[in-house]
Amino acid sequence: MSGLVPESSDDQVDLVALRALATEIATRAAQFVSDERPAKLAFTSKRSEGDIVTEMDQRAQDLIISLIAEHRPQDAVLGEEQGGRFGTSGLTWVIDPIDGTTNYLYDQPAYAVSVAVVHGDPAIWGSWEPLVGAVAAPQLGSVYSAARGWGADVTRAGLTEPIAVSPATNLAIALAGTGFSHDAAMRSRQGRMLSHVLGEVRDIRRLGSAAVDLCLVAEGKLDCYFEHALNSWDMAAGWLIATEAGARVGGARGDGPDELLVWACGEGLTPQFPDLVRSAHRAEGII
Ligand code: LIP
Repeated sequence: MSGLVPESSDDQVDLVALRALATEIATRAAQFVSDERPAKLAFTSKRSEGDIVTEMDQRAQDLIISLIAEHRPQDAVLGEEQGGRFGTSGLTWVIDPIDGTTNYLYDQPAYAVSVAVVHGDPAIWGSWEPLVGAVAAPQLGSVYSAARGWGADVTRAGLTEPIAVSPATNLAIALAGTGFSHDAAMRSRQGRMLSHVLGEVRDIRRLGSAAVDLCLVAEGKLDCYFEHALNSWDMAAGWLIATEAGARVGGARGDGPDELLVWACGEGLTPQFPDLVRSAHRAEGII
């Protein structure tokens, strides 16, 4: 299979090389956030009191942007924190320097650097798709990566292995992941939506990083996952990694994730799981 896809009208991009670069950048940034974590971590709030940014989120994003500029100066960058760049190639790096910042603040292990390269406009849901993605979770010892059409894998202790979604078919014994908003009023609504789901599955896990959750679906350590209103940088890489591992990933409306909902599961849990989470959102008047 060719690793080349059209980049702009005349150029081509090598997906295999781009995946290797995204993986290298995510791995270096993950090492940096883990090794350089100060004992006294400075942080401030963003849109709400619970929505925090630490000094290391910004420093890691700056590092990622400088690495991208060194290797792919023609590409745009959209990141969770301050900074970002326009580009000329039609490709955008969508990055979350620390997904799971609350875990990072509390020194809990479920956080990750998430790096994806996408085609289209990542500010408009439905108009973009990830071409390559890498999620590096330093305290979990895992680096996940994928390229469109090339499968997904995980590297642990120097060993790289392909990953595949769980073969689960029975929703009643499926382990589901989810996450909650930083906004307190929305969290109450999510609690009500969760009550629709909780009685229909084996149990729920709330780990605190959408990027990690999607990778756990990709390797069958969660059977399914859903979350309301993610940002593109939380899920761009995880979306591709899960898809390339055989998952179905969708949203409130159709097959693609959207601004209202992201769900992911193996084929065997469709349409039961997406129907369930969509109906929970419908009951709360969200869709
Ligand atoms: C976080 C997500 C998590 C979600 C949080 C938050 P951040 O990203 O990955 O799953 O539940 O509300 O959005 O803010 O730590 O990068």
